[in-house]
Amino acid sequence: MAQFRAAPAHEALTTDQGVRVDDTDNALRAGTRGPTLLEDFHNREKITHFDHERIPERVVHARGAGAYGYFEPYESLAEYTCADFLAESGRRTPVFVRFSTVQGPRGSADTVRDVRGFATKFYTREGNYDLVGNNMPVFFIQDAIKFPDFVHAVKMEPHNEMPTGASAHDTFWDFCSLQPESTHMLMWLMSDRAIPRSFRMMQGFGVHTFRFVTADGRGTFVKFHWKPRLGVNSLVWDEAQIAAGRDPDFHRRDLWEAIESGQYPEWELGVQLVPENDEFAFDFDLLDATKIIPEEQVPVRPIGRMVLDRNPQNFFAETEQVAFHTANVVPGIDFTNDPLLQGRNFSYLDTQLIRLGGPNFSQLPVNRPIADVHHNHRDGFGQQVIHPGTNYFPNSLGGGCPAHAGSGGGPGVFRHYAQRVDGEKIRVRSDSFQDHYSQATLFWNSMSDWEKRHIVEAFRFELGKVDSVQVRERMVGNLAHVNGDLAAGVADGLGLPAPDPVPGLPVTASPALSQENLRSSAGIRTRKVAVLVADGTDTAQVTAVRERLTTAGAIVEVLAAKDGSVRGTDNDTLDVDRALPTMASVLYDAVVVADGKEAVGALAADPAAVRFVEEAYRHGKPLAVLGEGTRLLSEAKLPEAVFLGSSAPDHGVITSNGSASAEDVADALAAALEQHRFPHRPGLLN
Ligand code: HDD
Repeated sequence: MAQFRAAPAHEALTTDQGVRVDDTDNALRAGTRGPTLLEDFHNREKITHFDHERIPERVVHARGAGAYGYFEPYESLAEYTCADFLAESGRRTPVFVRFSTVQGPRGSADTVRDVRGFATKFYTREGNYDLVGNNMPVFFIQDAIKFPDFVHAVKMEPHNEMPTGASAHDTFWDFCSLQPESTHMLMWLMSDRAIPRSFRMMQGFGVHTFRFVTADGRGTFVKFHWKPRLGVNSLVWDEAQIAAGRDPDFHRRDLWEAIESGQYPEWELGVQLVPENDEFAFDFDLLDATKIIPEEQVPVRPIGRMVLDRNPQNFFAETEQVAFHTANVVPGIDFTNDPLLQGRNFSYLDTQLIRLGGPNFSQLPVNRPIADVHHNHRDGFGQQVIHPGTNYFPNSLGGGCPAHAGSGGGPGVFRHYAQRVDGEKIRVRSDSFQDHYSQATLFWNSMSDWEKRHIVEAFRFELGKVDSVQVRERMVGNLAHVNGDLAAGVADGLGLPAPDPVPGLPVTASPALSQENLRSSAGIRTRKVAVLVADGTDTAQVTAVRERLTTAGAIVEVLAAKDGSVRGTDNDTLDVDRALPTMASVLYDAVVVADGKEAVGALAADPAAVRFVEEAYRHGKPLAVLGEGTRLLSEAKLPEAVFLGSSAPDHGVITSNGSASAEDVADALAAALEQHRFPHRPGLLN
């Protein structure tokens, strides 16, 4: 898919000064073989500009991908907030969203085990509002003063800058094992939420408790949730690791291609609302960012939807230069005293000053509000505005402008929520922040058996990469506070004795946390299916399967040993979309093996095709095998009981079994795709 937007036609190359340039391939020199001349201002300017192209990458969340779109509320929320962009059903507000990984530098792989950033800039009529969240609803620490420690620990180790894009190393686990408040977040990080199938299939969370404020100053606590229409789906760990090599751009490519093809990703925004009087109604503190409000206690109320429908034109100008800030709020939205949020409200502006080279970054196109901007801020690096008139307040010479918006009252003016505050000046964490394990247990209790298995495997993997035995032991000791089976399972993988479970407070479960309960409401739209073919393929069947799946919204690609076309059973031909060696099953959601004696023989003799099918099987993906295609499964030495003799729908391996039509097989595959994975299949890689 060529998606390059060409430079404007008929425009001649110029210098920065607009002078037309005759040649940019040869520097000015004294004679054809002589020295290059300093006088060549075009050469000097070109190289100088190039030398200054890089800016510092973000200290965290360096790798990301962004897109534009819009948000529209379902109904007015005026009862709770005077935010203009939430005031009327259908009122569209433009947005820019940036998804990111946290640990790795800009060039790291997309599919690493990590938290994903989910940052949204709403360009509202009353100024920019940034909801700078993650795909997990809690955080590692409770107080922002610990953020530099946490980030130093999780980032690459200082002496050798390893590992890139991974938390599986000593310093991270050393820190977490000594900081039990991280335990709940670790459960999320070790779960499949940390290896999403797609940015389009992640939930997003504002994490903190914020505050809605009405025009008359009434407050309501609020937590924000984004829910993807395509369901919350993940990779499996082995697959994520292979994908990191096969396509390090897996997630950004997925987002880009979906938008280019008109399959616009969509999320529903929901809120949990808590009346101010209920501030102390919970057995945790609303100000503690290591806690969720279980949805069973306070339901999530859907309030609107967001659609991303436009890719950026220039990655640097837009995705790299976008500057989010938790303190970018609009009238009707305010903070709470969450100590993590309070620190963030300092950090984001501070970081943009160095990253974007001075105080004028809000003038960059991607950061510019659509609301009018008037103030007395002046000068600084990169100033784009030619400010006329006076630059101080109060003034009479400038007609008193810009004047205080609040003096006459009226809507659209930010007024801080009037909260009564009193207390001693102390460096003490509140007692209400001290329970670090109950919600980690809640998370564990809420998982299905396969989700629990993946969590145990993830802890084993991560701690297995930790050299320090005492760190491993300490971490397993912490897990004993969460759940005995979890701790024993992890200890077993590490060759450690199972610790005695440490009894905690009684904890139930929150079914809303399991991915089992977060399925797609959009069928199999945009799911990618590979069809393996070779010379001698039954092309009629392939065409039938493709039509059926494409009609249901899937993307079907035909793969053969090489590009070009293959010969069909009726001496017809079938075009090949991709050469097998350039792809891998990890880049698809499902695999179809076409029928045809000669073709299946060729595929079964091709190690790349055999591996393709084997990996898809062992990663739990739906497989549809037409006619004799089962030979390929035998060649891959997969458990035969799953595909021989019956269609075994429970395991998502669909065979035509001699009689089923290609259409029936396609329909069964579509149904299997809706389930995403088959975690109970024998012989899986986790
Ligand atoms: Fe942060 C970036 C999300 C705690 C300091 N953070 C950043 C981004 C996201 C988050 C999504 C990337 C924004 C983008 O795409 O440009 N951060 C979170 C969440 C947190 C959190 C959900 C906890 C609830 N962050 C946090 C703390 C601090 C920071 C406690 C500092 C005290 N975060 C930063 C930062 C970054 C950042 C250093 C790096 C680049 C940037 O801000 O613009 O200032």
